[in-house]
Amino acid sequence: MRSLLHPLRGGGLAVALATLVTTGCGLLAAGTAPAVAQGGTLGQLAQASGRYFGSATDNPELNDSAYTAVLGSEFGSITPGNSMKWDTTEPSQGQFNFSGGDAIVQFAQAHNQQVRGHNLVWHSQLPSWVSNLPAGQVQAAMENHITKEATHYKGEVYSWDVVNEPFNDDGTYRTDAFYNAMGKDYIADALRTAHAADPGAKLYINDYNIDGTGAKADAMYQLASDLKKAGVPLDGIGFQGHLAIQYSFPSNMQQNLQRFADLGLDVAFTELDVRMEMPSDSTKLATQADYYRQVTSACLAVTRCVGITVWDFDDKYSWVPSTFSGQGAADLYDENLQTKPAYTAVQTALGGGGGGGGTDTTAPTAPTGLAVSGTTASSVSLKWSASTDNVGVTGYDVYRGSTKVGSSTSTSYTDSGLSASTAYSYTVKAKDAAGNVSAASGAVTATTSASGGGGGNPGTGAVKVQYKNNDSAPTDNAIKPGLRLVNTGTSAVDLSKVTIRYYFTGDGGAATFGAWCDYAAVGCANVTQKVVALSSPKSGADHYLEIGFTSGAGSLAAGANTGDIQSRVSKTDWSNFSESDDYSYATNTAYADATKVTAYVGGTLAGGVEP
Ligand code: 9MR
Repeated sequence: MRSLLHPLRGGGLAVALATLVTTGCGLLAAGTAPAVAQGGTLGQLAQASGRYFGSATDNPELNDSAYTAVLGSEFGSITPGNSMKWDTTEPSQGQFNFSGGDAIVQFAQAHNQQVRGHNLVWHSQLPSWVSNLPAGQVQAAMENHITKEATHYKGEVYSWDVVNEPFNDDGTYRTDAFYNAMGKDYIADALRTAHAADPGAKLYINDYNIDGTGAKADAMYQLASDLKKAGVPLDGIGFQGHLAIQYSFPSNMQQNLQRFADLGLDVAFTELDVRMEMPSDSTKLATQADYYRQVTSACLAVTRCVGITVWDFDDKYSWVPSTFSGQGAADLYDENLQTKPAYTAVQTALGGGGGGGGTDTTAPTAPTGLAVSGTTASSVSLKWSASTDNVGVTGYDVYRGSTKVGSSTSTSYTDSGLSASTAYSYTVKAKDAAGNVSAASGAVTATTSASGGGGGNPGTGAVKVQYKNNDSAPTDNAIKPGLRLVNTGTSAVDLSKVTIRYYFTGDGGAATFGAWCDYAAVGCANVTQKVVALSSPKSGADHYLEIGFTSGAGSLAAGANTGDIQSRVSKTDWSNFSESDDYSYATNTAYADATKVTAYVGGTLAGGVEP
């Protein structure tokens, strides 16, 4: 049972962000006077754009009530600075101690915060027994450590930094105990092991000096793209963001984040701070504020940048002075917990501050590059380039002529239910959390293909869907079907032409949904998910989850099946479903033919019975 379900658990995928309502921040402790500015906390402002704003913390600091008053109110996410690391959690082989990490999780839960788990595999703060193991025993020790720790925190951490700092600054692999024993394959093995222990956690690789383009960022990009291609369960890249004003600001930060996002990954700043040579002065603090502003803006400009964590928020508890002699003042608050210009810069970049109540009146830029990515006899698929916004783009509305036909939180959309051999004209507009809407993109025209057996038409394949129920709780806030597509015909089926529909009822609460791929044998990166409302609701069905495949999923040979596709649907207000009367619902926990889950090839019903 998950004890901390957070709206951002699903990361940047398919969530109608503008409708999220949870606060992400807790109450102030009575009798304290923390420096919380008007116009929304950083956590609340970030949440308005569907992101989190978090801080590192450490166990000794939890005894400082002035500090915890700010930690608990200002931030929507926390990361333990030390207490989930290997030297603390498994100081000698097989002896586990999770008390420090548990205390951090408890604080987070009491303050309605999510937790970034940090970290499972790292060359540093690694007890000597690991480095002293014979090479042949390192893999088993690593897998055991990951399994024990990720299982202990299952459902309690939003994400894990599974592998921390795998690269040297020149982009070569760091030759630590893990690399020496297993080569770079230790990274895929660590991710797979973590996924098996906690399939709900977002799994990250985290590193420093990859914030802008350069050799080290290129090495990380190559690794991330290889892992995604191989179907390894990698969800995100953490950019630590340990910056210093005496060095120039990292180059091409936004583009660098975007290229990782384009691989189908979440990105996040995980340890942001901006140090300076001491003593500080107003000029240095202004430069520092500008660095923080630029990082915040870069994140907001990238749809899949899911959040920012500062590596502690106040100069009192910064790691910097003890590591970089003569440097410091790296954080948003000073040693007396008073906000610095950097705080105001972040607050303003997030769209708040100035007592102005966070009023954002700037519309996103119009989407560009609208293009037709595919047509069938009954559907048109569109894609476009992302818009930018001063706060953050929360989604796109798609228009056929002057009629709004749907919305998307990604930069693609499929309009279905169309007539064959017909021309349609489309435009797209971007929107932000404050409700500002961009101008329309340039229009594009698409003509649907001819219907029924005509020439190049893909035609109806011979497929069926098998289903199993992955959710023993039919009245909780998630629907979790396991689905697989079987090719019952005699020739291969192009999976990019196939869609599957699982029908359910929303049962009150929010009518907006998030959908996630928790696991797919073909790779979640090759699976698309969206929730579609039925224009005329049927008994047991007012919505369906539509699963599709990208061209990366390839073709399905005659007689083969796609293997497990584990999906999850929740409402954006996290209210409960009542699944038992849903059209596609059944209670079998092993795969069985499911006629109430439908499959389409080229937009034509090919398996199952619609409601
Ligand atoms: O903040 C952490 C500090 O208290 C520890 O002494 C230090 C030891 O290495 O680790 C600090 O956190 C590091 C993080 O885990 C990984 N990226 C660099 C951070 C700063 O050193």
